[in-house]
Amino acid sequence: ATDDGWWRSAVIYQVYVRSFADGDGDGTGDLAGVRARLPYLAELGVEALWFTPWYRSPMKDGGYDVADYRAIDPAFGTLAEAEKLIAEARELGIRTIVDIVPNHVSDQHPWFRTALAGGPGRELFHFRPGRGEHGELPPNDWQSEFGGPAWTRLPDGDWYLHLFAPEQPDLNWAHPAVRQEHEDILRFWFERGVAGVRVDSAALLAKDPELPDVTDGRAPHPYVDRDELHDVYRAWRAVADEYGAVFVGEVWLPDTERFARYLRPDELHTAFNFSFLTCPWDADRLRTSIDDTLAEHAPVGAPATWVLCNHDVTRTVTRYGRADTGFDFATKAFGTPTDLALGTRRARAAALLSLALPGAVYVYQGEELGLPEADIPLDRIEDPMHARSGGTDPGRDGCRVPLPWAAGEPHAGFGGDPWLPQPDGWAAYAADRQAEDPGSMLSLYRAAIRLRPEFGDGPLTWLPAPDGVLAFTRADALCVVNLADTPVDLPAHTELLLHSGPLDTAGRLPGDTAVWLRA
Ligand code: TEU
Repeated sequence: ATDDGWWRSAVIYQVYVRSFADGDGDGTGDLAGVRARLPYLAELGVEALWFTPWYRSPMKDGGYDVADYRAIDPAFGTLAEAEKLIAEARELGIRTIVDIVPNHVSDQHPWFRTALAGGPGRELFHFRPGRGEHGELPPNDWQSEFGGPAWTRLPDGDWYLHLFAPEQPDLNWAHPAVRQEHEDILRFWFERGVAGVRVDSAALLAKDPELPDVTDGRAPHPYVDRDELHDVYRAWRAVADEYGAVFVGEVWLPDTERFARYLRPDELHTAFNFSFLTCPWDADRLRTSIDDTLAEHAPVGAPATWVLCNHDVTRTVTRYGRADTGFDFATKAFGTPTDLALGTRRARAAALLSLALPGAVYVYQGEELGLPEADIPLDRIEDPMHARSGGTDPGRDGCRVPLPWAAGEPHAGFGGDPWLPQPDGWAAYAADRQAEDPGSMLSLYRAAIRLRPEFGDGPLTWLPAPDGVLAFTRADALCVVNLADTPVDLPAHTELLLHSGPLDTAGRLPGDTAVWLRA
């Protein structure tokens, strides 16, 4: 089947189901809430929805601990509702992308329960005896992404590997049953009309069977970006091509040559470009990130995939409102002064920048509302990263607060009492209030997504520009972003299409402002 290439330039909206909209009033987002908001998503103009895991899960890591890929978690709804949602969205021209988490399953997955009970299946995971006189030390020095050792010891003395939380035992990707099961999972969802799959932790699946210490310094790395991964993605691509379905990989690899290997024509179609997301608000750094990204994608013929935020990183408005916009899980808003007005100006300009670039763009829910990172009271934090960091890392809940839909309703119209507390002032960001405000972030995103086709499908050409200014043209449209502090003159143009903030009295472009022009 063919895929008509929609994914090469689509605007795709990330739905974190638990926090999107609550249709049954229990305080947790659900599929009923999403179905009720499809008109809102159609009006925003997005072409596809990426749902973070909606499968049955103990929710120890926001659903990234999957217990059954063939069932919707009861808190979200039923498989029948998911199939209706996929069909209703498609009626509106909106495709569905689901999330797959191949590196691990939940510790409540039947495979792990059986393995723990001494049944068959330990070979589907990484079980090892410990080191030390009594096996009391972990089998190697690997550390969990969330902090602490990547091993947990069982009563029977064996240890099992988990690169994330102990509730997420890593699968053994050398085992044929692991490979077969995931191809079956892909087919299960492709047969239900899903147009794409987002691949979680895509560079981490394969491990050196000897499980050597990282500090051995052995090359290649014992579990990051190993060559045998590409056999898996080539097999997955063959399955997807039967359905005209596509992949977007979560590939955290700073090495651009290694990153591009995932995007070869017989592997993943696209992968998130985190260099753009983690780039500081600086014209030279952003231009280099954009040029490097386009250069790394060109040889494999893959489109770039621009993203400013997701459910794992501090909200854009907050990141850009601080001196440091570095990304890492420990970089959070807490204790760092944030100028939300500055951050909002920059996030508005960044929205126009990302939506004018060649490739696809992902918009994380709430970014179109200009939501800031929220401070979550310590006793309400759910993200395992907080606990596993011994409380030093506040975790990622701050970018996962339930959305505000209606300013005048309880819980800002989200539904029941939200599973994460909405901060004071959250209702001011409500979608209904912003829909009526031509100057709102929502109005800006709606206008930009509507006007985005003016830039065509071709490559960009940089234009000469003063220090601190990015200016490029595609087709006969121009995008100019002034990241400096002083206003600059606009290039010659025939029409002003859109601007992220007011021009100055002389018609010049102020600092931290972007503009779209027709040449
Ligand atoms: O995140 C992946 C992840 O955390 C690592 O790839 C990390 O980003 C990288 O090593 C750089 O530090 C995904 C999901 O997005 C996240 O929500 C889950 O918690 C995680 O996988 C485990 O499934």
